[in-house]
Amino acid sequence: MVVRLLCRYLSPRRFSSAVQAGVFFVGLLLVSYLVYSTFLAPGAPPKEVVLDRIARAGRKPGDAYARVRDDTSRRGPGEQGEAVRLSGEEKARGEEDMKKWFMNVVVSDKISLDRSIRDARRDECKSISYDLSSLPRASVVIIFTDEAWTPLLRTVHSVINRSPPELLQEVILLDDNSQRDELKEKLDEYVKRFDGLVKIVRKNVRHGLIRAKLAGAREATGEVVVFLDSHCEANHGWLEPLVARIAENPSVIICPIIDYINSKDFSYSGDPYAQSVGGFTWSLHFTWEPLSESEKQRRKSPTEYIRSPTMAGGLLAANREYFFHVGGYDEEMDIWGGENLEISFRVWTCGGSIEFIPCSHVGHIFRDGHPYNMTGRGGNKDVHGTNSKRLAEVWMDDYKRMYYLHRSDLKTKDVGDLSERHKLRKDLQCKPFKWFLDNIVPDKFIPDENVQEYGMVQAVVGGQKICLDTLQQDEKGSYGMGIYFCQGGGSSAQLISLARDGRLRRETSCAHGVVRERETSGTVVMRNCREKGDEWKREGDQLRHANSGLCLSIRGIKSGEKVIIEVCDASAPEQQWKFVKS
Ligand code: LR7
Ligand code: MN
Repeated sequence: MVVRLLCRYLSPRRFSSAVQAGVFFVGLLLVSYLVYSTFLAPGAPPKEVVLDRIARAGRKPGDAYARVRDDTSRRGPGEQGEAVRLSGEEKARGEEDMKKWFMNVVVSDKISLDRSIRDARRDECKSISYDLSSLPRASVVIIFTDEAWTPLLRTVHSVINRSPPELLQEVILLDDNSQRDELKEKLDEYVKRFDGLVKIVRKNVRHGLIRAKLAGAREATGEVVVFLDSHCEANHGWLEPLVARIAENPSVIICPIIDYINSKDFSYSGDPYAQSVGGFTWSLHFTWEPLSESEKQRRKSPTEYIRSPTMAGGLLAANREYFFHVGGYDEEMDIWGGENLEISFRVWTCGGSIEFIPCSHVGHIFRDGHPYNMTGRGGNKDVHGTNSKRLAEVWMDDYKRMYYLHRSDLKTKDVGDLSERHKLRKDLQCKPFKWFLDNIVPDKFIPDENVQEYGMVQAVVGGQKICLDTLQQDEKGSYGMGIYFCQGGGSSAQLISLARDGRLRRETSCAHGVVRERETSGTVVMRNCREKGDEWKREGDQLRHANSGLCLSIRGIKSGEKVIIEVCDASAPEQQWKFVKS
């Protein structure tokens, strides 16, 4: 058409050169149109498609990075997971690090970022083969705030070195407002070597680890999201069992076995036969518990997943969609703590499950303290306490009373709006907490249920009210039961149950009577209730230790000392005990 127009207005003599110019002009239009529509127009293929094409053409992010394989012949500091010993000036600097970082950074800096570690799996795991082409890909989210350089990067190196490239979508480094300079441009530069596999996301306001995990998961593009702390080492074959189990059942949140990396010498110890599961205390702290008999019975093979009531918190994998569907984390929880039990109670009661998988091992550096500011919003110095109150209020129904026994100070504390989390629980039609207690932790002792008596165990002598009291001793180990003036309002250190089975006990420790041979009196030692625990009998107001026949008494004992057992005497006021509420 352009040519015909030109014909009409131009003389025949000029005709041929005009045709040439016209053809050139049309050609130019055509080329510009093609360039525009392919690269610039709003309908141009999105970046992902371009990336996908590159991928299908056989090139993926990370392909240009040479992974380091484990090699049993590697020698050097920390190789094969061995301890590093320092001497002289270095030793002194290392000891300083323990105060600042709660880990020996001098030691860490001596160890290769690609150090070899021994395969921590049991043999049965090593022969399982996975069809990598059919498994979902994982985004590994590593959250950190001012982590030391080498532990952070060793986490990244171990993940990349020990994950099959087919399964690793990306590594997301979520920087929770770190202040140290080396974690800025230097880190940006450093990760370029991973050829696009490592993405850094920075927050310019401190999020706390719970919101940081959420932010990381929101950036993730893999079907599976894996969370790690920033001082871990992924062990041999760690990723395959995690994604394989999620592919099998997307409503499972799965945790690797957590191996122990010593914070002082960086020695790596893994237990191939690890069989612990997660539990909790009524003060809402995480505990390790032995595998229950029923779970032992259920499992058909040693490589099968282990159902666990709770998780430690830091190391877990989930189908990303399921993770958000079941409520992610509570956005209002601050800095540190509580989110691990919250996700555990929530997932179980809302139809999912928490599992450990024996064939996946990840090492974690266990530190004795936090090398970062633990103060939350509004100067909150008790983030674990307030986070846990949020979880108790939303997920524990009337059993939140057990938490308030330990934290009566928090009863009236404002911990922010809970309506969204209540709504989530309703929308997902989650089961009551009682269901969790009955079905997932049937052995959990509830101090005021299924007991003969419960309260402060009080004797009145000379007008003084004296109560059994733990005297603030560490209840993890064994300790002698003491007495103290009764504390009105029910101090948690004085609350004791006489259980249906006759055991006189606290949440986890049970009273044993200890009497030396040929003696007619003895002491009361509290030990973990996993050891059977002695039987105590009510006789009138007396409490008789069944094995020895002696009675609980405070004859000749002062407040702050240890209680005794002695020959029963029904008329002695020192042996008359009542369980009182306040
Ligand atoms: O404000 C913060 N922002 C962060 O990004 C505070 C911390 N963090 C980062 C921090 O740099 C680290 O990478 O969050 C991660 C976890 O912090 P840690 O290492 O100080 O925590 P932890 O190992 O003492 O705590 C455990 O319990 C926490 C409760 O909130 C979290 O769930 C941690 O992830 C969890 N760690 C593990 O479970 C590792 C295995 C331990 C065991 C058993
Ligand atoms: Mn940690």
